[in-house]
Amino acid sequence: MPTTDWKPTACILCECNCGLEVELGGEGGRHLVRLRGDRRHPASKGYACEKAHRLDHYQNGLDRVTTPLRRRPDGTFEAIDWDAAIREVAARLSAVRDAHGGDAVFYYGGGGQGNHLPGAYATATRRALGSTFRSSALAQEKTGEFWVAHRMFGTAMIRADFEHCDVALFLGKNPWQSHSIPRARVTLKEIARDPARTLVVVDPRRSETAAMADIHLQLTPGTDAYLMAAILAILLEEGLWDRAFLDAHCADVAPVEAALRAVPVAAFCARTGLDEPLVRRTARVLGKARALSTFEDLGVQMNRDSTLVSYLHRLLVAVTGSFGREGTAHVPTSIVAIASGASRRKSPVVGAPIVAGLVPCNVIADEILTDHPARYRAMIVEAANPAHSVADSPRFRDALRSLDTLVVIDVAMTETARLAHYVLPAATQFEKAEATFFNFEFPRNSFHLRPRLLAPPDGPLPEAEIHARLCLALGAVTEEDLAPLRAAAAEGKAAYALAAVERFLGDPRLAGLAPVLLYRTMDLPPETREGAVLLALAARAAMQSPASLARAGFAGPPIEAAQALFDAILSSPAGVVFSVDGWGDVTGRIATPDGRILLALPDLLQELARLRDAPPPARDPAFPFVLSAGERRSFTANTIIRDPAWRKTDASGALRVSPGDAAAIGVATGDRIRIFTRTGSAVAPVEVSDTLRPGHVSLPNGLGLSGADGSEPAGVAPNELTASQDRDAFVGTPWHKIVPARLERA
Ligand SMILES: Nc1nc2c(c(=O)[nH]1)N[C@H]1C(S)=C(S)[C@@H](COP(=O)(O)OP(=O)(O)OC[C@H]3O[C@@H](n4cnc5c(=O)[nH]c(N)nc54)[C@H](O)[C@@H]3O)O[C@H]1N2
Ligand SMILES: Nc1nc2c(c(=O)[nH]1)N[C@H]1C(S)=C(S)[C@@H](COP(=O)(O)OP(=O)(O)OC[C@H]3O[C@@H](n4cnc5c(=O)[nH]c(N)nc54)[C@H](O)[C@@H]3O)O[C@H]1N2
Ligand code: SF4
Ligand SMILES: [Mo]
Repeated sequence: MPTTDWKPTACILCECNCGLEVELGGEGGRHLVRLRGDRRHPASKGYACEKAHRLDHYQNGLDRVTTPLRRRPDGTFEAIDWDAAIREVAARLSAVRDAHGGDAVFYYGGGGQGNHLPGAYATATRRALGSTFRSSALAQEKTGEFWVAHRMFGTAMIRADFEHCDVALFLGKNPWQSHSIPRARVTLKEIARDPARTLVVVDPRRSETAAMADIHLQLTPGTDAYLMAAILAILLEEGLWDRAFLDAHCADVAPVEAALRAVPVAAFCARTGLDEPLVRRTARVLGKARALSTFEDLGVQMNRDSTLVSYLHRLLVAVTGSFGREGTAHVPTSIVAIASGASRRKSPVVGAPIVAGLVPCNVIADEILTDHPARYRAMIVEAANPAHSVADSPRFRDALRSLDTLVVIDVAMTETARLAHYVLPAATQFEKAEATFFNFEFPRNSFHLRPRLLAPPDGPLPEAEIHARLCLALGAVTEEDLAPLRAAAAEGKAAYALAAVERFLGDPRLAGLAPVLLYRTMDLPPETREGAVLLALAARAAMQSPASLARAGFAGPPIEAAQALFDAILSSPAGVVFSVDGWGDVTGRIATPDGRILLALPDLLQELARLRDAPPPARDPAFPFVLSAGERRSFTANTIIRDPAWRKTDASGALRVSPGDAAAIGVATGDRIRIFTRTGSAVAPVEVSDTLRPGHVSLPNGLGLSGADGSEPAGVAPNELTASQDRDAFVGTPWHKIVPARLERA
């Protein structure tokens, strides 16, 4: 097979965005018929998991929206043309703004696992509307971690170098299925196979990763804070804190020492259900590691005490000095910082903390279902499906229904789109140039703008085009704004870049609209046209990280470095290394005022003390089981692929139940079981699995999608069973992994 038949692109099903090569074929040449990992991709290097091979189920998926839709009073939809759609959406959103202010227009989403350019272009539309409140899925997973890291390290994004560690710790994370680190299965196998390296997994379930581990701490669900505090206390007691690192790089150590000396190790171990000797042995492995890499994810972030666990986890990194050396934690150079930690504002109705600019997902319905004058009255949802993915779906749907205007920009007629006043159809991620900002590698970090593989069919448009049209219709961008840039474009790239920089630096209004101005005036071929906004992002990176870019070959004054990087991005269809750093640079990225990691966070130390004195949370006898609502499995990918036929296994999303519980309830694999929670009930097939502890059951994530034609959903939509009040006290992240439940044979 000649290599010219293979076109470079990327998988869009998880944050790794592995580079792929694709062969197109089938009807009209519009099917992704063969896929394979792309060896040229700087991060994935040819790796791809089983899901990538099924991507045609996305490109040619169910429920595709092919024309703008307007809802009729009876709830059905009528097709309208783009001019009417843009005109009416602009009119309705600006009417809300004029009557109630831009803050009444809420923005949700901006991208999923593979597509972050929509969110970049949407900043222009939001600016045009004066809309400042927004959220996304990150506000139901990572905001606690960001908040803590920002306060301690002065920077929110901290990742780790699992490829070179000798001890790996996964806390509530199953990378065998969920990945999140490049070439996850290769790296896991290497660690597991090497007798000199140790894999430690903390998970109440014997996940695929836990099954490979040297040490699996199969704790009682929701007790990670006790475990982490006990480990820190043992390390202190046994003299395993890295004093040299603490002296050189940390501040305010004493209050943390005092708090940890007060931790009753035996009692805390007992809370976790783990033997104290096993916890002690694990602590020693972590404390004596040459290079420790750690990763916390949803098992703890969607659980009780999540922000406290994030804090204890960051303390573990600091006290073991697992930062700034090969095989430990680092701060990647970013093109776009998706993480920020500061909590400067509160949400207008509930007064919830806004971390990383995001309103906690769990309070959005409360911010709408109220007569409070500052409530959100209109919403733009783009590349997200919150009617399915946010806690308490029935109430979230009520909130969406009560809006004055809901505009959904999506490729498919999703659960959210069905509630919209207007649905604006987007080109798929293979019908436009796309990229993500999930770029976290170190010391060499890469960026991948995938050129489009196919032109969109008649109807759907790339989001860049949708936002450009909206900004023009809103009157925020005028022909007079575009003309000087168009003239500069005619003179060549250098003149264009200079004109753009001058105009944006000189006029904050234009700077806010930059994505759309660049997109409308830059002369790019159709394959990469939506990449225009990256010139602005490259310019920001060139100003923020000149040395890192220079080492990757993008040197010179910022404008030249930015232009060189931008050109390289456009001409590297398999991805490009944009920054090269040294491990010696990492501690210099601690961005607290004194350049030291701030160890003592008084509110969280107080929370630790409260944990010591508080009785265990009361169990409601009416709901004796703990339901983990939303596990990552072999064929799950949030709601990116809607056709259940894409799953080679577990198509209807079984509830996993331990053998003892199954016997007690009287069910076997394949039987049906009814799950009751405080908010709802659902029926699922059973999979009896000895990977679960008694009392713990789990449902997969992303199932329960019903066809737009009214067809029966396959599997259970997890958030029909969750409650929005069940959330973290600090940042409002949900407790999806610890839902009280009752089970009955169906
Ligand atoms: N296949 C697949 N991969 C994906 C995705 C997908 O949908 N499908 N989604 C992507 C996204 S958006 C994300 S955020 C990541 C998430 O990736 P992960 O966080 O790894 O995914 P989960 O399976 O939700 O949860 C991880 C583990 O937490 C465990 N857990 C449950 N309760 C507890 C507890 O009380 N304590 C501890 N320590 N662990 C607990 C579960 O048993 C599970 O094994 O995955 C990404 N990758
Ligand atoms: N109970 C429970 N709830 C959870 C979780 C859980 O574990 N348990 N996990 C949470 C997590 S970690 C996450 S990340 C969220 C994910 O939930 P969401 O953030 O809502 O995102 P997705 O389900 O990935 O939906 C992506 C949407 O983008 C659309 N789309 C795909 N391509 C394009 C495109 O090119 N343009 C546009 N405009 N749209 C496109 C898809 O059709 C889909 O509607 O779910 C969260 N919800
Ligand atoms: S699902 Fe994730 S790990 Fe698997 S091929 Fe796609 S991007 Fe790579
Ligand atoms: Mo996620």
